[in-house]
Amino acid sequence: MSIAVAHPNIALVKYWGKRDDALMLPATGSLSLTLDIFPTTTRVDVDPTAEGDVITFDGEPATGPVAQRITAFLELVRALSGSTASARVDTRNSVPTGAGLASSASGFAALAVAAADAYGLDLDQRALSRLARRGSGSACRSIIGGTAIWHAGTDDATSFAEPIDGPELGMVIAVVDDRAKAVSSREAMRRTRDTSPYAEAWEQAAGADLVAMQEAFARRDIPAIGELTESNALRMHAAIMAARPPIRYLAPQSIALFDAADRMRAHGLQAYATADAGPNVAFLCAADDVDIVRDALTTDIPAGRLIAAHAGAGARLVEAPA
Ligand code: 2P0
Repeated sequence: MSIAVAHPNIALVKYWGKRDDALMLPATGSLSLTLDIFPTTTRVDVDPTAEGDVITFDGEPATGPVAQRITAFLELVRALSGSTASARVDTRNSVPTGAGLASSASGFAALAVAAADAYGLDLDQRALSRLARRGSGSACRSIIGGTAIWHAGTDDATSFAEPIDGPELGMVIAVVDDRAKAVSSREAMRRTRDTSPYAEAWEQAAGADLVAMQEAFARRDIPAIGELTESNALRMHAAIMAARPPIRYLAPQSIALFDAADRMRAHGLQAYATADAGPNVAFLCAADDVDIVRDALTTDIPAGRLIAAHAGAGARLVEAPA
């Protein structure tokens, strides 16, 4: 029995586009903060008597594409370990699945750690990050606690996340809508690459943003980190919106929340907005400012829809389910 816990991460420089769909190599590197909220807990038991993997997802038997994606991932682990035995997998998310709150990142990070242990693999953090990447690109960053940089790399061995030093950061998540998104990140990335006239410009801009972000991290310059974060998110959404058929992840309230970030800064509070493949908005700030930012946002969105978060731990084995 192997049980692992992992947390979602939110990118400050986004991953949006693949150079290799099979190996899950990203077009550009990215940089993120792993949070201390919404853990995924995954238990893996190798069961040589089972005919095929038996997968339970949030207490329900998993079928269809969800089960296929987990079995495909287990095939990678079996290939690495030389085992052909099936597994029982029980995974529980405390975050609404598919709502742009990074459940696939925590999900595949927890699965990578639990499955590697269950199949007897002894992998270091880099190897676990590479493995998690194969399940979902952003999962390679949830292997790492706190701030992580995912090096795009040029092949399987060179595409992994590792810790990056910087200031103590926090986030406030504003939940605009917790229903599953209409278009998955994977499909939307493909459509952006194949049809958006801005896809190439996005890749160039993201590469430059990553360089500038590393410099801002080295200076521990929170205003520079925040400005890059907000601008990088909007550039990603601009490229996504320009796809055909178009994809709009941001809702009117999401845009209003970007205005709220402007307003907080006009009042001297260093808070910066970002949004992933969904309408929810995350506000980046200094770790010490999280409570002030959350309180300032209650004029924009009910307090019950605001979640304060700090830097969280990387994916790890635990003795028993949380
Ligand atoms: C990110 N997102 O950097 C970006 C920003 C969403 C918006 O990584 O196809 O679920 O499994 O590699 O990792 C979401 O994409 O996609 C994502 P796959 P993933 O966090």
